[in-house]
Amino acid sequence: MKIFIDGKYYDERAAKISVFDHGLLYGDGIFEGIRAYHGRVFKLKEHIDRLFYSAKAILLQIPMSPAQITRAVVEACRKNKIRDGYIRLVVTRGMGTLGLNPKSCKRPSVIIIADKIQLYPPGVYQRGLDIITVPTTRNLHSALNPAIKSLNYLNNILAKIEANNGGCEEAVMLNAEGFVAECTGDNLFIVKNGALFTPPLSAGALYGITRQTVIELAEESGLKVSEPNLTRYDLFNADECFLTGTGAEIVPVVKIDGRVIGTGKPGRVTRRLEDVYHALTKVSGEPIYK
Ligand code: PXG
Repeated sequence: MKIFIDGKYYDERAAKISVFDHGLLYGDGIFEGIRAYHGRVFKLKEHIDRLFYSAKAILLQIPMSPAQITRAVVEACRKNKIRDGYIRLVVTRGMGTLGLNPKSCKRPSVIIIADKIQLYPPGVYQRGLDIITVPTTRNLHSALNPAIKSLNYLNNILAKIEANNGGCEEAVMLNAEGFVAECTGDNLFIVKNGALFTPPLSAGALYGITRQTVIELAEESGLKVSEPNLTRYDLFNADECFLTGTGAEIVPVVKIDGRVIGTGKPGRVTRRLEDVYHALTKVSGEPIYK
């Protein structure tokens, strides 16, 4: 595997970042997780736009233009002969001193890792997930806005550990007001009476690119989609529930906090959306091999 760091490619074992990088010392940096399907990078523009929005929010000057990053991501895929894979794009604050002041960091680092994707086991998609609400609430947007895809994922990691301790793969995270925000690495949707609902971004969700794609596909297929505040009660009484994310795609949820959702099997609307989503991944994206 060849890994891109600041314009050069390194073998896996030689790809190293300084222990003085504030990405490591303070989680000071941002990232994107991107998929490639059938020799195309899916939703690349959307991911690069979001990377630059995250950078803006944390006052990080990315030392490459969006066009240069686009080319570098495609090139990293080509160098690694990726047709179907997962790309991790990371920008750290860069090397500095031990103090947390980012003024000591002279140049942010750009890292691109193009690798194979690790998916949930197929059984999860067949049967659906059993998830729980956890005590760790989503970060306040006034403290660290969940829209920023920062390298500091402790909020989500703590929730993930709590889900694992409860015997589950994924956690529902509520915000400080008790409304549903999202899961640790996925957005959440419910289906009720034939319409689709997902928490508003202001509830503390990431502006998920899969979330946006699913909203567009649902609307195109005639489903009504809205973004009201949702409570756990709304989830328990949904007809269907599913999660969306670049890695997970669309994952059915069949149980939440011990309550069976709908029939207890992945629902019809969820299945239809999975089909149209997969169909889109087959035909769209930035070509890797021209
Ligand atoms: N919410 C959060 C908090 C995320 O980190 C999503 C939603 C889904 O967004 P996209 O744009 O991918 O539809 C994410 C992104 C993992 C992992 O290993 C998952 C993400 C990021 C990093 C790692 O599960 N998901």
